[in-house]
Order: sequence, then structure tokens, then C-alpha cells
Amino acid sequence: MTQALSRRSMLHGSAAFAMTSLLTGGYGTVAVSEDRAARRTNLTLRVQEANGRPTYNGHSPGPTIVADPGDTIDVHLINDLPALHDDCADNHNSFHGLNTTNLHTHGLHVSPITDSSGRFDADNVFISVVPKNQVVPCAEVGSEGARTFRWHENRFRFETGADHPSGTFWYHAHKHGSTFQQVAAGLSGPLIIRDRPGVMPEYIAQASEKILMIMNQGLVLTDPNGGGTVDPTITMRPGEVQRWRIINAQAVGNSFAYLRTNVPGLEIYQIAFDGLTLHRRIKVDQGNDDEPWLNPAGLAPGNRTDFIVRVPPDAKESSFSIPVIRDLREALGLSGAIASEIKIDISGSPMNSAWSDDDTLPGPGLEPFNDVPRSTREIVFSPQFRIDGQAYDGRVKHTIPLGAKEEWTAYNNTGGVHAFHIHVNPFFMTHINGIELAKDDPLRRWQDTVGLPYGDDSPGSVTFRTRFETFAGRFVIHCHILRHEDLGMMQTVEVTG
Ligand SMILES: [Cu+2]
Repeated sequence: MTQALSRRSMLHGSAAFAMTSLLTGGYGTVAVSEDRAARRTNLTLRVQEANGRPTYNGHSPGPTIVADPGDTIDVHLINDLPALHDDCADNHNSFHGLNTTNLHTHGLHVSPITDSSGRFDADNVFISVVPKNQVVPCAEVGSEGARTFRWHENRFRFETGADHPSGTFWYHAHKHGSTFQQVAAGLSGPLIIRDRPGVMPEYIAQASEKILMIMNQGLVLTDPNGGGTVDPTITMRPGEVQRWRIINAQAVGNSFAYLRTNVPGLEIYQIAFDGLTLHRRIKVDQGNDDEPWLNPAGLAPGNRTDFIVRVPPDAKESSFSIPVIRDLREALGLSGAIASEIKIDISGSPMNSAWSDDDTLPGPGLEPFNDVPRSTREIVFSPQFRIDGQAYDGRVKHTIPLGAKEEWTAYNNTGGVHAFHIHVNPFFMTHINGIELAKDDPLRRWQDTVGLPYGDDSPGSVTFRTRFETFAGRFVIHCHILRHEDLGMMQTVEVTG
């Protein structure tokens, strides 16, 4: 049994925590309990080949990491891949260092450098964990952004704050030059920050949960220990309510994905995006092949969505499928994309799951972002996998004071599809193509990755507001079509303070 599982069973048996205070300012505005000591989640991720592909502990996806807000997550990463001695490439924006790896906690608000003691690496993607006996004859990236090499193994420590949002996150390899191939092979896994007791409506708190990862091999119903079932059958009883946490972990082609949710026989509601709970649930019943950035349940690579799925209490026995559209091609658009599917079996005696007709949800627990920041910044996704006309060179492109509030506009003048992702801090979307999203538009929301619209004649754009909170240090923004990242579509940001 893994640590994640034993922790889960232990915590299921523990008493509910008293909600005793309201923490304001800082990262968020959330109720936190004062009588709850932060705890530690430990696990080992051994990167090893299985069936000719890199895996975590022999599985793809890796085991589910489960923690509570405020917990510390310790990961002992061991790189047992064979040494390739290929870390020094003439062109740092080509595929290289293919068996060198590291670990990124996608969407977590944690330090991009080290833990608070300075002894352990945190969410630092400039770390390279090389295979045993690897020879690394030169630093990989220019002097200003030189990588730090760790031999064979490394201990990462991710310290979440007590005010960390609860939700669906994920982890994956993020070593520049091997990110695409390693994530494509399956070096990723779910990372769940559990809901604070008493915050979610009862029908969500009581729903049984499934974690679904959209991966190169198809749609995977994950096993908490790692691995899972591709294109699974999910059996539900009349009246049953389930929570599906869906992670788009693909790394091939355009990597966009969505579920065709206009299936008769199920009610599907979106309750969270990118691990951040919405203020209102949204009934999703899309059947059209909208441009993915206009479908609130559409997933750019890296995005997550949480669905509440309900079988009407009077449903009859039936079987049907939910198509999962996965755009695996390098060309534009979604038509002709490959479909996976979730098979649904409605059977068994009716059950009386908790339900509510109230659409209200608690929201992400982040301080609302109502004022327009005075500081603005523009970046341009440009042709040949560049940002602002330059391929990644490791140097700091944006220096931002800690605590800054900024409005960013990311333009896409490539005529092709890309996905903007920033580490450490999420952002609040306000405009698409310069047009402000209405207050009640489901796309006006927090997220950490966003598909960039593109036009044939003029650049597409997204505009968002973000705060650079809590953590100083260097981290990256990049295209989450990971092939593009490896080929140079990445920049280094430094938060100073
Ligand atoms: Cu891209």
C-alpha cells in the first residue's frame, strides 16, 4: 500500500476539523482551522523503464499524491533510467538530456526554489536529476540560467500553505529538452489537495470520486497506486452522484481535449477548473466542436476540470459512451481528432445520493481580483517556437517585485495553437481577443494554463490579472504543448523581494 493510500484511509477515520478562523490577505481569503497541525506526505517516485518506457514505480500514470492544505509533500525522486551522456547539446532548444528528469507540481502555489529550510529543492524546474553514472561535461544553459545537477536521486519538498486552494492538480517531469518525450511516455500523475471539511456542499463532499487522466495512451481511470484502465467503463446506479477529476496530461500534437458532454441520461456540471473551485456550478452539455478556448469545459494541455456527474433518480438501465475528443495532430483544428471514450453502464438498484438544486459553490478561496492592476505586461507567442521573438536561453526576461499585481496580455501571432502556462501563481481571465468577458461568463475565471486563440490575419490574445505572491525566485512561463516548450517556447521570470 502506498503512502497516499495509507494516509487516505487514516484521514478518512479522523474527526472533522473545527473551522475556527478566517485568514485574510496573503494568498487567499479562506477559513482555516487552527487546531490542525500541518502534516507530511511522503512518497518515493522511482523513474524506471517498464515495457521500454519511463514510468513512476513501474506505472503510468504515477501514484496519486493526496494532501491537505498546509501539508508538506516530500518526494524522493530516484532516476533509474540508463545513462545517455547526452545533456550537452549544441542547440539547447532541441530534444536532449532524454533520460534526465525532475519534478514539477503543476498548479501548486509553492516555492519555485527550495523549501523554507533551504535544504530541499521545491518546485524548481532548473534542477536536473541525471541517471546514475551520467557524465555531464558542461552546464546545460547559459551562465545566468545554469541548471543545477543532482546525481541519481533527489529529495523534493513542496510546502503548501494553510490557505492553499483545494483541488485537482498534477505532477510531471519538466526538464527542458526531455519534457515532451517524458510526459508523452507517461511521467505524470494526479496530485489532489483535499477539500477542507465543511466547505463543499454535501452532495459534492459525499460524492464518490474518480480521477481521469487524458494521456497519450488514451483516457485513463487512474488507480491510486499508479497505472489505471484505458477507456474505462464506469458503472453508476440511478440517483448516483460522482465527482470526476479530469486532467489533460497529453503531450502529443496539439494536445487539446474535451468530453462531448451532451449525452442523454447524465447530468454533468462543472464545479472547478485548474483545481480552483468555481463560484457557481455550470451545467455542461456541449456537443459542438467549438474552438477549445470558447468551451468552458475544454482542456488545453495542462488544464483540469472537475465534474459532478449525476444519474437522474428515475433513470432506466442503459449503456452508452461519452466521447473524449483528443486533438493529437500537429495541424490546426479539432475535426478529425482521435476519440477515446468513457463507457457508462447505468444499472443496479436506485440510490439516494445527496443532491441540491442550488448552483452556489464556495469559490477558489482566492482574494477576488476586481481592480485593474496598473502594471501591464505583454508577451507574444511568435513563430518558430519563440516568445517575444526569442527562443529560450535561460536568462531572466521578466523581473517582477514580490507582491506585484499585474495585467498581462499574451498574444499569439503564429497562426497556430499554443497554450500559455505560468508556474507558482494562477491568473484571473478577463479578455479574449481584446473583448472583455462578461461578469457571468464562465470563462471569466481563475486558471493556470490557457489555450491561446489564433487568427489568420491578426494575432489572438488573452488578457488576465495575476499577483506574484508569497514566493520569490526564478520560474518559467511556457507553452504547455510540451514539444513547443522543448523547442524553445519558454521564458524565465524572476520574482524579487
Ligand atoms: Cu505552443
